[in-house]
Amino acid sequence: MTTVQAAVAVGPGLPFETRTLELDEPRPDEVLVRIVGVGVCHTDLVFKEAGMIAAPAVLGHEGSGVVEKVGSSITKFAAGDRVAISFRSCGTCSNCAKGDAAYCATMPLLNYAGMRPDGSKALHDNTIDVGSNFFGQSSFATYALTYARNLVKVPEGLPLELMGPLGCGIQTGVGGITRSLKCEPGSTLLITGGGPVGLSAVMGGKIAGCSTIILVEPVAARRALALEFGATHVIDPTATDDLAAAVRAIVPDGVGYAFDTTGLPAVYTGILGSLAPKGVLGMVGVTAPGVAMPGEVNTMMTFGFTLKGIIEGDSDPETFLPELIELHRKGKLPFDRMITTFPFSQINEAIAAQHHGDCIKVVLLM
Ligand code: FXY
Ligand code: ZN
Repeated sequence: MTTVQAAVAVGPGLPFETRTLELDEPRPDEVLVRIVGVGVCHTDLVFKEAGMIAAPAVLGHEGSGVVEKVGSSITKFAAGDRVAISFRSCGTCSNCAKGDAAYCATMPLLNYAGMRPDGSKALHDNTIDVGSNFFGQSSFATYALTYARNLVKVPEGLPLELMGPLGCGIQTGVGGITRSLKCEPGSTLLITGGGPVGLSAVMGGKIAGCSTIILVEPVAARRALALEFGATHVIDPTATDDLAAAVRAIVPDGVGYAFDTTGLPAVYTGILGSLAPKGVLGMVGVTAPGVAMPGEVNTMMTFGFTLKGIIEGDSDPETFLPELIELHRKGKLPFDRMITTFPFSQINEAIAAQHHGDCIKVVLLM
């Protein structure tokens, strides 16, 4: 067992509680990582607040750190390796075989269940088992058990503690545009929500060569950063009660692509009014269970719209994270400009700051 300090989700509406827990020794297919930094993603908070994982549980799925110990069947990683941790996939189902790891047949079981597939939990608080294995990591903790398929080596010369968000938020935003929607050069793109995923999508739109990139976001500082990242236009949704009219004032025929990070039905309504015929809407904003899309079936047919749910930007972390790291090194993906760091012990204060729009992407440092 490894003794860890963890931020434990104890129930909806309650702050994370810092507790000392015991973490299992790595099984043959597991890799023990000493976490040095972990991003806070909106999905962590939705799972906690909507009770989508049984409490008590340790969330966190944008960890990075140093391999401490490997299980007996691990050959690709060794103690001392610097790693970013992404989502887990099986590697053997038909989608994984095609490189579609984000749509792994066992994605929910491996990432969202809060336990290993055999039902065991790897974290323990005296006699109580604590939910673990969130996204194959549960990295709101000083150590995490991970798997070879969700680890990517981080080259020397990069700040390891800031690399965790590549494994979820950044790849979701960039990949959502370049891999999921596959926006062509010269295409028009509407992005709703200027959090870390939306701002990464702005950078993705620039990388893809979109000619018009419109970001809709209420926080002025985020709109300003979007313009620096490559947005051609920004809209303050609090200044208009008709999003579609505001978009069509910029692109009268409507946009070819939309990318929603909010998951808000009212925003979807505005997006559907903003799309050009044959427009495609990509959806990444996680909601509480049961939230439904608005939209009339006949409208979808009349305009030939495509609605596309997107997980992790259709990423295969093993190949896509190195591409993102290369883009970052070339200055084309300055995602570090979105990051504000906090000590791990201040997780609740950091989340409050992110919620109030005082910072964009929180990374907790161990
Ligand atoms: O934070 C990242 N995105 C996740 C992959 C979305 C999880 C969606 C869960 C739906 C039940
Ligand atoms: Zn995430």
